[in-house]
Amino acid sequence: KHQALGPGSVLLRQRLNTQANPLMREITALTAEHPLQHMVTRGGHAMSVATASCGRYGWVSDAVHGYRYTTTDPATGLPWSPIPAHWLTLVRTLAEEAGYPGFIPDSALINRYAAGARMGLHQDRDEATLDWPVVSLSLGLPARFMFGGPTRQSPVIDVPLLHGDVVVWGGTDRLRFHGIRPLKDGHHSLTGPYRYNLTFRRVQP
Ligand code: MD3
Ligand code: FE
Repeated sequence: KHQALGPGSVLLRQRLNTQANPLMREITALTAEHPLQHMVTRGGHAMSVATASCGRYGWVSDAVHGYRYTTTDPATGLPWSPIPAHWLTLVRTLAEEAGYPGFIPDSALINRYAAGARMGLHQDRDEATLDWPVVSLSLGLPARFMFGGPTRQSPVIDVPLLHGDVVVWGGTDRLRFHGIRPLKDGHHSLTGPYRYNLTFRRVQP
């Protein structure tokens, strides 16, 4: 049930069961207020993944500033919506199961993948603290996750991430390169033609 992916990372296969439906309803409600956007990188390329956030800090990018965290949604000018209370409870429980008790995220990123969408190898290092793990929840269509190492050149292992899977990434794995291979098309009864990934982070200590 608990599979170690690295020294600090735990895969909780099929961990979400009855939670998946309410999570999807809340994603729909949140993204009605804060529309999913194809963020533009500093290089001027639109990402194939569509993104929105909730929590005190939201992750954004544009051609001028590149990646950063903001307290307001550039698409609406409004503060990001709070992370739903039941998400905070769920994520604290999941982190604790993986060996990280007391996790209170201040940012939740909603990523939506359609067929062909991908995320190139990168590190997550925009957070002011790296002491807390990243918790990721996968919903809908399956994806192939690339789990690399400390450098871009490090070898990569492929990990399938399926509907209901949870991964907690922390410790020495927090800075490993990672990405998502282009999504295959398909249909899922809950999410239709999409994969959704929720990632929870602590941005400020
Ligand atoms: C390993 N998202 O939003 S989640 C991202 O499925 C991101 O949307 C992917 O990478 C997605 O930055 C992968 C799994 C994940 C997230 C953060 C990590 C794995 C990680 C940080 C460090 C190591
Ligand atoms: Fe990442």
